[in-house]
Amino acid sequence: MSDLHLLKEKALKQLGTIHTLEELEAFRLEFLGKKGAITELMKGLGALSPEARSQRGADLNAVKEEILTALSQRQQELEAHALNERLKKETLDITLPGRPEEPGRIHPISHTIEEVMAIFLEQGFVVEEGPDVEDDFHNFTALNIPFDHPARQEHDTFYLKGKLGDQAAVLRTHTSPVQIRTMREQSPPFRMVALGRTFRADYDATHSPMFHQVEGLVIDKNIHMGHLKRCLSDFLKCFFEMEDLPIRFRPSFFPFTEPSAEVDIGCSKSKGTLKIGGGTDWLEILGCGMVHPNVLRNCGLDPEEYQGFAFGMGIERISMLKYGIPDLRLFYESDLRWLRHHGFSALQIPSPLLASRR
Ligand code: 2NL
Repeated sequence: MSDLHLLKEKALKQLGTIHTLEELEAFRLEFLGKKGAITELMKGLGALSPEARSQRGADLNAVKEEILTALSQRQQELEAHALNERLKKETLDITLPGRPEEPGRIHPISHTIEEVMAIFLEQGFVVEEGPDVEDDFHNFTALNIPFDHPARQEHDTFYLKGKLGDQAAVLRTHTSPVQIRTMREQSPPFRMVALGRTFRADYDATHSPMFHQVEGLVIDKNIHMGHLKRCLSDFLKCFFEMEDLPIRFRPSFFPFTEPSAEVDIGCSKSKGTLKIGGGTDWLEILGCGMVHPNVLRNCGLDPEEYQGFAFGMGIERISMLKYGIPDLRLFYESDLRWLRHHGFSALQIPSPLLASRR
């Protein structure tokens, strides 16, 4: 028997005694590794004559291949065995009850938006939308806001690097540009609300650089201040769920309305707690007025033919007041404990199906 045949027999016999993947790796190194038996024999080829070398080389390769094949077969057997053992040992109790998943809560801002929208939709308003990035004309000029108005200053308004046409680009500071676009693109009468994100460079317990606003606009022939008062009184009584809520309209000023008013609701402030409703104190809640003739003209409407009213309020502010949330910054922290406390259940709609299950 040749030395190669003996080597092969030895290797295959040894393979039969191997029972672990670690032993198999040791085996591979012993025969096929850098210092393994086959490799050592390969190194002897150089000393042979060309004819003897080619015969010996072929024989060596054949033996190497046979050992490799046997090795990989053994490896598969051992891996299959190891997997079977694991499957036998590791049991999964599929009768175990699942870990309960707590349902999510509706964010107070989302909930307040739903409430506000429901009331105005009920009053017959339609919803309009517009871009967050606006040009100077729609955000300021069309609204009769003078060029030297403080709101235009760098420290209140986020001016963007690029331009929109020949106009400065800004993050809208209120939702009014949506009304401007609607008046310029559609024809009267208008009865619309715009709700969305607005941006001002301001940050403390009651101001955030991003906040939500809702604004309304009603334009028709013969719209007067009486319509404005009734529309907003109804809204406030409905939103604060108080039929006898004290409401007062106080003269004020906005560049885009004339006359202008701020609306206060009655409340009582005692020992650091605020109660909405009766009492002797007043709380400012929104701004409003009759649309300024210049704004109407800027939107292609004749103020002699069409008039109307407009109003605006901050969603965060009315949400904080209705739900007793003291610091506006917490609205945006995504603190799960805060959200579980101040959030709302998604299943509030009374439905006969749910009632029968209670
Ligand atoms: C406030 C006050 C207000 C308006 C917004 C408006 C829009 C157009 C024309 C005229 Cl297109 N007015 N909006 C009017 C009065 C007040 O908001 O305190 N907002 C938080």
